Amino acid sequence: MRILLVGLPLALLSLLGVALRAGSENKSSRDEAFIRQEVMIPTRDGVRLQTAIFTPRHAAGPLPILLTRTPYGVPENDGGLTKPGGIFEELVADGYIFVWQNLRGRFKSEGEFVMNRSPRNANDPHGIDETTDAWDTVDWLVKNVKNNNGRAGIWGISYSGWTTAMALIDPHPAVKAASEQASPADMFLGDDFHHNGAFRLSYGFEYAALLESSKEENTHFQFDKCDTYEWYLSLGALSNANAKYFHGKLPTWNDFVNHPNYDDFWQKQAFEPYLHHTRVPNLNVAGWYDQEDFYGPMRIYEMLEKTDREHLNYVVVGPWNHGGWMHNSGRELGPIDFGSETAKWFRAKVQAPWFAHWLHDKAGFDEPEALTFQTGSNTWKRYNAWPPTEGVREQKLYFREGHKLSFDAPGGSGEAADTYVSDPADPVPYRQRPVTPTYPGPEWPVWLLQDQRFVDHRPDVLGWETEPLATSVSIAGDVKADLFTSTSGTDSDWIVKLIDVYPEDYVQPVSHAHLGGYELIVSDEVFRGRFRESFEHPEALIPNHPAHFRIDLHTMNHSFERGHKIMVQVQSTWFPLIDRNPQKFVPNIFEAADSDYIPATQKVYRSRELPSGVILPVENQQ
Ligand code: PG9
Repeated sequence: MRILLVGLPLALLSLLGVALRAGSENKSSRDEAFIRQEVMIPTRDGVRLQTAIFTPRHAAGPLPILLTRTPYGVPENDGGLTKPGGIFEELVADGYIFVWQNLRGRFKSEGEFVMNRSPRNANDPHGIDETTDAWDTVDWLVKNVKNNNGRAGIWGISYSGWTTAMALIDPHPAVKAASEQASPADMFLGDDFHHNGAFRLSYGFEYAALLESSKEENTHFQFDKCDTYEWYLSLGALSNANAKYFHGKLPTWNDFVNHPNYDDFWQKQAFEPYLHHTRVPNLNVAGWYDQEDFYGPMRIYEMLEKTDREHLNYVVVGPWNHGGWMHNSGRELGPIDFGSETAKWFRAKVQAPWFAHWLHDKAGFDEPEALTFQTGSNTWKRYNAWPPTEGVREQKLYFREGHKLSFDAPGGSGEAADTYVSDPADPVPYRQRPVTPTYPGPEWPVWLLQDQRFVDHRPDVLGWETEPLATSVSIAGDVKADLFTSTSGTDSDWIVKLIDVYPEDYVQPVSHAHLGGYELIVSDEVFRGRFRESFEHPEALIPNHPAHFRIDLHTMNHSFERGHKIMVQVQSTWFPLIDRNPQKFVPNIFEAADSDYIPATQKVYRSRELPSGVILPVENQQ
């Protein structure tokens, strides 16, 4: 296996917000503000988990514990806690005992690592999972860590967000606050590994290698080409991944191959069967430009909201990429300037007051049910419900002749359509080539903000756009695509991007960057045609027969400003983000032969009977 062992990828390093160093000095931090202790915490089946505890040296009284459970390694040094102006500044000022723990089978933690280990069988009295490991850890911490006040908070981003949500299934009584941040909720329907059943090739491949090539390290797969677009294309059929590189040794890759449909494996791993109620106050945090897990936190919020009679479940969404609220200032992302330091503001005005309220009983908590940053107008908005239930109406924007997009429905006959040939031998890149590896970045974390002009000339990318808007159109809530399409093949992917097109003379107000004509993605998604009727039982499409697809383009809060245009692009490949659909129905795409990949003629209908378009939650004008 051509794999190089290196340290943590930069993106994940910054997600953790910690400075990890080689070796394991067990000593206090540089400026002696914290005492670092490393312990092996025993769990109920005897497996011990490597845990780093940072206790403030000069605390006035007992303090609450803030626990993060991670697969990526615990901080060896001061964890970034003492960095002046750093991301923990407000929390450190309020006073906490910070704890990081490695999951089973990662680094020095004993036991076996299982990717997103499914919850244990409820009838097995000896069963373990991330819920029991969190419970046992909190129990040990409140009983053994000196100077704690008997209250614990649990929080984390992404994988650590997932372990946070797992802890909420059966929280230890000492857990009094949580913040689930960018956790996956369902790896088949919407998060890191698949979206609507379409396999996230580059992420799935590189992440399986990252976590499962070695117990002690995070491993970057060593590509022998700078452009991974070219590398994945030359890999050919997915069966070559095991044949040439993984040799059946990565459990997660084998799971992808063995579970191509939404079977018991994925259903048992998703939160849907387990996470229906929280008795612990939980702040869900998500970023509009999260390149990994946006579906997850919104779905978790939605699941918990159904039974949230005590008002303990909240949501915050900002203009951030994956974990971006715990990076720098949050003023800019890619070339886009949001006009204020959104991440810094969140850390100081939302996150720190959240934990201070529940764990320190501190005054000054003023959190609405849903706090969202409206991109475009660059303003924070407060809502009583998410998606909003008042002041919003659904409006459909229709695809029309001449690549126009209009709120007026088409009048033409059933045959009216735009067409293209989708060729798996020449897939549409999802970001500008060369497509550098996912980790360590820095391109991957900002790809969603790329100017889509880089593909709009391709004959296999269709686009429709409005005239420049006479007044702004702001959307708040769930965006959907309503596609009527046909393919000459028997399987097909449909990718839809809702785009904000900037005026030609646009100059950003503060940064003065010239973004004339910029095409910024607002919402996007892929749907794998074989799953039209059922994610469990895929079926071939009927060639050249119009089929209806209702695609969830996720929830959004954005203002298309006056003078901007609204655009929609449709395409059938998005490579190597999504593996190529062979376009010929095969039982398992992971076992398709190279000869199964065939070009197909695609039609997107735009007639009175087959009115394709996007459905927007348009806010009433104030
Ligand atoms: N997106 C990453 C992940 C979370 C959970 C499972 C697999 C991957 C992460 O950033 O941690």
